[in-house]
Amino acid sequence: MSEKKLKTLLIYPPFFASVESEGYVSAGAPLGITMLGAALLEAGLEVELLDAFIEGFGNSSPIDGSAQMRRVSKGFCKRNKLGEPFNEGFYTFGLSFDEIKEEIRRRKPDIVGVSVIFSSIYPAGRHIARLAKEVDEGIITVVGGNHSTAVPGDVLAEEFVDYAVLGEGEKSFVELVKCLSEGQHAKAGRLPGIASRDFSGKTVVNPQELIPDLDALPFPAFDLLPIEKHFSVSAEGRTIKLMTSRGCTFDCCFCTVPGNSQRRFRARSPEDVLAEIDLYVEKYQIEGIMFEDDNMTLNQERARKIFQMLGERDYGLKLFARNFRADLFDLDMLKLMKRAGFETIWITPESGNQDVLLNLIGKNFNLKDVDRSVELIKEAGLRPAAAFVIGIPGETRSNIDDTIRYAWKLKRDGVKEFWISIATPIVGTRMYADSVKMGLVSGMDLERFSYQEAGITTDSFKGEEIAELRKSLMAELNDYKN
Ligand code: B12
Ligand code: SF4
Repeated sequence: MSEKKLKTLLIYPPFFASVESEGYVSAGAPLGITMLGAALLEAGLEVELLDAFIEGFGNSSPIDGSAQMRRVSKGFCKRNKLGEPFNEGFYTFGLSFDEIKEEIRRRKPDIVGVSVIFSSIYPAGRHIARLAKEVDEGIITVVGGNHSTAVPGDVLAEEFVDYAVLGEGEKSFVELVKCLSEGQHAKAGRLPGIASRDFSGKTVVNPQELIPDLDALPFPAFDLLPIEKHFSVSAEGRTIKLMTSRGCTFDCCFCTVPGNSQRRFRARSPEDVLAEIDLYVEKYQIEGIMFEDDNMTLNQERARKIFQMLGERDYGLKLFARNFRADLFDLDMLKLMKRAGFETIWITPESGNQDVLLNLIGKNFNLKDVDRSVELIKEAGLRPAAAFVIGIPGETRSNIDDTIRYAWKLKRDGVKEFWISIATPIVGTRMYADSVKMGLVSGMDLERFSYQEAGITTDSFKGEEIAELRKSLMAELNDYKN
């Protein structure tokens, strides 16, 4: 069998948002393409990465995005500017499409893999696949990430996309590249986690197989990215993203994780996690870690051990995590977290109405757990922060008022920071399926929504009203000056 060594270029698209949105973009080297890069290198395959967001950071642009980028400069990374106008009213942040096309031409890949972890950036991701074919019809195009996991058929409906990958790609994508290198296209189409078109043009979708042992995966290949540029742009300095587990056993209505992880939780051993952290301290002199787990404390004993070992290392790192379930930690764990380097603990009450919490969202805990957790966080000397969601189909206006009242109560109880999300029917979620059944998403262009603006309109509330409410709540609860 003849074998041609194929070169893969993995692209993390530029961010993509509407001008009116708050430009919710973030620096921080992406884990998806760096994990895939490491897996390809380990298999002896040739790979390059292009993070189009960071490579084009600070792009000069037709419109100065400073007003829209308020949150960015505050919380996530230093100021970027709006990039190229695309799809009327939507802008890219990062390399322009012309520059991306030029990079594809210059690097001469055989395969272009595009990472679409947010459905909102799918239009940009899809456009990159098109550009690859424009550069060279022979380039094999692959789209992976949460969007293609949820709707591989939609992705493959584009003639310029050859393969869609479902779920984690470290095994399936490596196998795909190997098959393609060997010219075994039919076998490639039968691989688990791969969707493609058969000889008759029909879409064939093979379910993904979850990787059983996460400790067996190589650490992300951050060296394939301009990592120093990531550090220099990040508001958190030399902070690196890290995942100690994947998946979650719960089933919250707005979350894509249950579908993508088959409601299974798989975790790395504390020793493997610490080995990764030791490496970054030594190699990159990191100052902080952002834990990106879906549900890091689901196995509390394991989490406790990680925090304890990290505290004992005494590296002086600043630790961040996006959220913790209020029912999955106790005072002992919080003290270990404080010692390890956490300052703020984000919890996710989601709603101030118990019925919505249990029966609509499916969060499966009580507001009493939330009240208790705030007290524990304070007792451990940490700073509580809380996230809510408003505008869920099935919620009434009075339910939302309960949430507002409850958020203010938490503020009086000492919660220091708030994040309010608009319930968005993301493909692959229970909420999306319910919204389709209820006829609520028809007329919404899901490829042009911005998570900060689009709201569902129901008999009880209007989408625009929810967006306005979110804006004022964010400002008032967080004491923004403007
Ligand atoms: C980190 C993160 C962010 C960071 C991303 C920064 C960065 N540079 O990476 C920031 C803070 C920007 C962010 C923002 C938001 N996020 Co977020 N985020 C995450 C989180 C927690 C982890 C992503 C991650 O690093 N995973 C670890 C890596 C290893 O996994 P991965 O990227 O999925 O890659 C694997 C596979 O997908 C696949 N793969 C990925 N790319 C490719 C490409 C190819 C070619 C192939 C073959 C395979 C492949 O293989 C990889 C290795 O196994 C996920 C949760 C999750 N579990 O995915 C949510 C998640 C991606 N976020 C989500 C959402 C909704 C948001 C926000 C809208 C939140 C909000 N309300 O504002 C914003 C959107 C920003 C925007 N642009 O519009 C949703 C997206 C769902 C969707 N389909 O749209 C997720 C899935 C969370 C959820 N609970 O549903 N987020
Ligand atoms: S929101 Fe959190 S707890 Fe709920 S399913 Fe998603 S990851 Fe699990």
